[in-house]
Amino acid sequence: MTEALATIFPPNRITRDAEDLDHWGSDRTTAYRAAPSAVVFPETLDEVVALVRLANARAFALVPSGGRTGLSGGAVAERGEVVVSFDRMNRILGFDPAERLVRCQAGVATGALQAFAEERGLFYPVDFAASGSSQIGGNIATNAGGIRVIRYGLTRDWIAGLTAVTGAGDVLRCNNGLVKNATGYDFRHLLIGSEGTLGLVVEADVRLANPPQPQRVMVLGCSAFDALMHVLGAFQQGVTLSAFEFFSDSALAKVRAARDLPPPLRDACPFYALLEFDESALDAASRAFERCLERSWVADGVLSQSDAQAARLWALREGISESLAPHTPYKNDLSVRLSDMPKFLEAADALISQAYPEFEVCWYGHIGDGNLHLNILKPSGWSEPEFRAHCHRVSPELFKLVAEYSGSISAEHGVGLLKREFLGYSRSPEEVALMRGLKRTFDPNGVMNPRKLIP
Ligand code: S2G
Ligand code: ZN
Repeated sequence: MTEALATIFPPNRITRDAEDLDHWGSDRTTAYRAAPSAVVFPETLDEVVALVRLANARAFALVPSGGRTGLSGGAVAERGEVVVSFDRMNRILGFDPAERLVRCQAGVATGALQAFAEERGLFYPVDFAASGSSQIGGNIATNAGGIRVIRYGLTRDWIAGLTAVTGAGDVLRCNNGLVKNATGYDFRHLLIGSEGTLGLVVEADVRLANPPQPQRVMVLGCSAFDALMHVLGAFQQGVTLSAFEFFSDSALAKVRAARDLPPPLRDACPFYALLEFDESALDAASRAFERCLERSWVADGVLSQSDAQAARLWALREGISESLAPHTPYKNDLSVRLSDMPKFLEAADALISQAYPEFEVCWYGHIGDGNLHLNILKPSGWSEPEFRAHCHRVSPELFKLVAEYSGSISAEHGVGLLKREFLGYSRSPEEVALMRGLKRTFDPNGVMNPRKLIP
C-alpha cells in the first residue's frame, strides 16, 4: 500500500511511524486502540481525489482526521485504515467582506477562524471547549454545537457552501455560498453531520456574524434539576440569552479541584445555571433573577462585573470536560425537547441513581437547547474495560428512556463507533435503511470511514 500512496504523496507526507499511527489514528475517545496502516497529509483537492480513487482501486479504507477532539470514535482508525489528516490543509483561501463569507480549507482550526473573524470586526459564533484544537472540517462532519446554540444555532447554520470528495472520488461543490438556491437536494446538508461516511469535506464557505454587544454572565445556584427549566423560562421572557448552560455540584467540584478555582457562590448548591446575555438586557435579567429568588428556583447568584470575572465564571463550565478526563468518564450526550426536559430529567436521574448507586455522576451541558452531558466517573477500584462494559450494559435502559421522549442518543458529539449499535433508539428502521442506501450511492465501495455511524 505504501508504494501506492507514494505515487500521490512525497515521503514527508506519509508516515507509518508507530507514534504517528497512534497519534493520528485516535481522537479523544479513549475506549479504542488506534491501529491505522498509514497516515497521509494531503495539501490539495487533487491529492484528496487521487487518494480516494486509489482507495477504491486498491480496496483500502480511509478515516478522516481533523483536530481529533471527537468523543464518539468517529476519527478512530482501529482496523488498518489509512488516516487522512487535514493538518496541512489549514489555509483561509478567501474572504468576502460584503457577504461576510470566509472560504476555509477543512484543516482550519475553529479558534483560528474565530480569531480571523474578530480581526475583521466580525464573529464566528459556534464555540465549545475544544475550539482551540478542533478543525472546521471535523465541526462540519459532526455538525458541532457547543455553548451558543441557543442563540446562534449549530455549525450547519453557518456553512454557505462546501467542497467535498465523495467516496466514489467525485468532487461536489455544494451551493457555492449562495443565499438562495432552489435546485433540488442540498447535498451540503447531507454531508454536514455525515461523520466522514459519505465523503471528505475539503473546503467550506463559512458565514460570519456581526459581533455581539458587550455580554454579562450570571451563575445561579439552583436547588433542584426542575428549577433550571423554570429559570430558563423566567429569563427568556425578557432576555435574549447568548448561552444557558448548567452543571452539577459534583462537576463543579472537579473543575475547582483541577484549576484551583474559588466557588461561584457563598454556599454550595446541587445545580448551577450559567447564563450569558447582552448587557443592554441587564434590567430585564435582574428582574428575572428577583422573580427566581421569590419563587425559590434560585438560592443565590453572581453577576459578572468585568470581562475577567465573566471569563472566570465561564471557566467553571468550560473546564468540566478536561477536568473529568482523568476520571475516565463514560459519556452520554443526550437531547430531548425543552418541553419534555423536566419530566425527562427526573426519570433519567432516578434511572441513573438506581443503575449506578456506587458511581459518581456528573451532569452538565447546554440545557437551554435541550442537550445534557451525563458523565459517569470510573471508580478507582474498577478496570476501564469492566467499567465501560458495565456502563454499556446500562446504556440501553437510558436510551429506551430517551426514545420514550423521542429524544436523541447523540445530541452533538456524533454516533461514530461508540453509539452505532444504539442508533435505532433515535432513528427508525426506515431511516437507517435510507442511510444505508445513501452510503451505497455516495460510497459504493465502502472506503469512507467504514463501521462508523451506520449499524
Ligand atoms: C461540553 C465537551 C465534551 C465533553 O463540555 O459541552 O460537549 O467532554 C462537551 O462532554
Ligand atoms: Zn457540549
